[in-house]
Amino acid sequence: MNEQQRSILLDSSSRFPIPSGVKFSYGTSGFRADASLLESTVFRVGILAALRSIHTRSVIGLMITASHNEVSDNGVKVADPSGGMLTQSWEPFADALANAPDSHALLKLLDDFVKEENIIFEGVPTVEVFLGRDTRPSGTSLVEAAKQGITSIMGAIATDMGVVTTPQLHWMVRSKNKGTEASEYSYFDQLLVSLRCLLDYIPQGNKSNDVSDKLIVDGADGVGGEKLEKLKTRLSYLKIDVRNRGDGVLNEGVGADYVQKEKLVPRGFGPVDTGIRCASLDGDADRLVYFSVLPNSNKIDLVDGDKILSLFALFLKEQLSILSGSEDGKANKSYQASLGVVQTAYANGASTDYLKQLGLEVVFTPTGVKYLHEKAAEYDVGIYFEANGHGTVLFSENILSWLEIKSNELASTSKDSEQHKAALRLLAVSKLINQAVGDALSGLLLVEAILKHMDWSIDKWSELYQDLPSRQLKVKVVDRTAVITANAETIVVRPTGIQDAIDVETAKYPQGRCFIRPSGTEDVVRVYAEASTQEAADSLAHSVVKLVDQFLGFK
Ligand code: NG1
Ligand code: ZN
Repeated sequence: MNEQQRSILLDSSSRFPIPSGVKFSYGTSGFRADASLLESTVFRVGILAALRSIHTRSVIGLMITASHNEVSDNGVKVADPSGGMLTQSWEPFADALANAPDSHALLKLLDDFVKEENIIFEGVPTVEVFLGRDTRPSGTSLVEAAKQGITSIMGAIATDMGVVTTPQLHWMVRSKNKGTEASEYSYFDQLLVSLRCLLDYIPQGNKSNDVSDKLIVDGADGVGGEKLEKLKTRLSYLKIDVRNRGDGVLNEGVGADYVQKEKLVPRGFGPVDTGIRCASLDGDADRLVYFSVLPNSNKIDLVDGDKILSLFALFLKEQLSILSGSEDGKANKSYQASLGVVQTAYANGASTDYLKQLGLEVVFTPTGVKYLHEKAAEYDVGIYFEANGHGTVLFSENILSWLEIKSNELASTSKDSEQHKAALRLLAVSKLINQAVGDALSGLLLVEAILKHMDWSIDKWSELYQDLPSRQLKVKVVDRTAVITANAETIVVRPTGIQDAIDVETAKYPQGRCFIRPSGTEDVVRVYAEASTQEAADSLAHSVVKLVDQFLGFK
């Protein structure tokens, strides 16, 4: 870095001192904290994003959101050129940057990093960072801090996309770097065109089906509801009633996280909605769950991320097998696509059994979409979902080009064949479903298209398998980093002895399964328990909370 650049950085960073007594850590979804603590962090992440843009010669994204956390929190995360999460190799730098005590320490860190990573400032045509934020009031000033950080790197441009969903921003970054249009309009366009294609190829017999076109969506009082309202005006076939569009408090008694964890109706829903298909988005619209209201109660039948995954897997497996069979019923050997499913330890055991019964390859990764995404990218068609509703489907470049060739070939030889339709459907799914990151809006449209295709009500879908009762609890402990896990977080290796104690407890319950792990987004240890009855799952979870206290000490 030249002297002018160094003095700009010294000067600008002195305007953003770090709060005392706080240690920031770039967790599974970037930095998150009480919004009042985040200005310096966001400013510094702005610098990081500009450097990443220089290093990759691409547009980078910076999103300000704390997703499903309470409204007083906020957060910041970086999207890489592909639209995925920031490469893990830069995370330690992000941590060091956020915690540098003063401007001089910050400058030293930047100098060292630029040398170490061999970041060349000269000859970069454009240095650009796309900025987005959710509806949190604190987002406005944090965006300003991000802009100051970005423009502290000479020549860097901060392009403000305004209030967007997290997946919209990731999608825009990906599109821009692919040389295609990166506006909200083009995002909606892509969703609507591919949805139309899926609807056009619905099997003839299903055209007059009974699947209701009525859907009620809980927008979590966040950005998702607002965007769905816009999208809906261009959507002819579904009648969507969007509730919790932003008049109430964000994520308070509403949203996908609440619905999935509490298994209760969100605010604004009640017994009158019984029998209608309902969905819930989280605060930044990257999570989606479905539910139906149980008669005369505030309880719900939850259709979570695992069931969304199962629905997608079933549909995609069917389309791939139509395509790989030839007209005469013999297998077509021209391309054998690999189809893989990725879950975490939070996946309901019944879902894993179901997917395996379908003959699918199921693999596990630690919690955090960056791990799931990376694993899913190893397949031609990789489907990943967290039980909480975050997930998507990834298509490899290989299968996409094969599908293009195949569909063109079939268009001239057997236009109306099932194989041709299957190829077109798969191509449409690859455009409808967000290839950058889990996306509640695109996921919702794909669910709707598949239900229509299968001619399934939400009840029929929910009955694919019966969830094992489960309970999730969180515990505040003195030091959550003392918990070290292994085997995709299913085993605790430290503190020593706690795993044996958990095993002894778990063995007491039929179909018992239990694990603990430190949260990457909150200062808590999470406990998950599953068993054959709700009482048993609750009791197992509570006994393990006691073990956590014995071994780690409550805060
Ligand atoms: P943590 O706080 O690490 O459990 C939560 C979710 C993750 C993921 C991240 C990112 C649960 C149990 N954990 O992480 O799955 O979505 O937030 O938002 O839902
Ligand atoms: Zn979210």
